[in-house]
Amino acid sequence: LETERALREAMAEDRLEVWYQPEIDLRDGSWLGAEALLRLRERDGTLRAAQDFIDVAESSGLIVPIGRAVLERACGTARDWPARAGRAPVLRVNLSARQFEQPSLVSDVEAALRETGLPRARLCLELTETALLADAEGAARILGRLRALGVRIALDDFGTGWSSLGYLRRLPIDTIKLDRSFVAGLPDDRYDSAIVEGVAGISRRTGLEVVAEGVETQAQGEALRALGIFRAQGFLFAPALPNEELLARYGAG
Ligand code: G
Ligand code: G
Ligand code: MN
Ligand code: NA
Repeated sequence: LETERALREAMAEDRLEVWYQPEIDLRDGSWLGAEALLRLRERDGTLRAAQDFIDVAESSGLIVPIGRAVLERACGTARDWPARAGRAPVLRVNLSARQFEQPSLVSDVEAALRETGLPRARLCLELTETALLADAEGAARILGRLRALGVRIALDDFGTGWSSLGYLRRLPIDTIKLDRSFVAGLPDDRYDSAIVEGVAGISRRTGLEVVAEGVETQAQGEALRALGIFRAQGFLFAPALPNEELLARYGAG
């Protein structure tokens, strides 16, 4: 696990990287976009996943400047992703609670879009319930301002909190990221299947977009597709990749 000092050094030495996990259409395997995921390069070349340092980044507050840099870098990268069959790929960027609390958030997002030229509708900001939990009315107001910019909002880790369904009604959300813990038990676990079926029903009846996370097997993908969930990411397709590798795999026809 990284310390605050190690994180500061990585920032100063430009050893933070943004990798991209592709989002795939389960119906035809086509590429729909990607989630930006932070990585830290050790001095010896070892790559660390976000889970090894995101807690320190949050508790130290460093996630605020780091998150700003991730947003700007990812928007600049995604601007050059090729459209496929007339559809421009979506870029999904995680925002932590600490970032969400910043008074400058909306202007930071606006600046990243303006400076990179990424079309606004191609950016989706992912927030967790906990980021929205503290003050639902305040959260709804900020989400409204972000949406007024033209960007989209996803509720991340959906289903892992305890008041998710209530939030759906009160918050301006476009997309649910279905947590991988529910995908894991497909197709055999009755509870996971019932939950995912419920989410698919909500999606069908409300128009909310659903992205299934953590799809690792063909059988999970088929179960999701049978329930009408088409957007997926997970190791079945690819882990997070450097942009060049993402484009090598998905960027050509
Ligand atoms: O990539 P990995 O599985 O290590 O990610 C672990 C956690 O870190 C996930 O919950 C993910 O949402 C979070 N995370 C990854 N990249 C970012 C980022 O750029 N900003 C924020 N706030 N969280 C991130
Ligand atoms: O919380 P969030 O959804 O942002 O976190 C994404 C995390 O999930 C990343 O750290 C990524 O490495 C991890 N991840 C992506 N695909 C899979 C998968 O298929 N299985 C598992 N176990 N983890 C995954
Ligand atoms: Mn996420
Ligand atoms: Na998630």
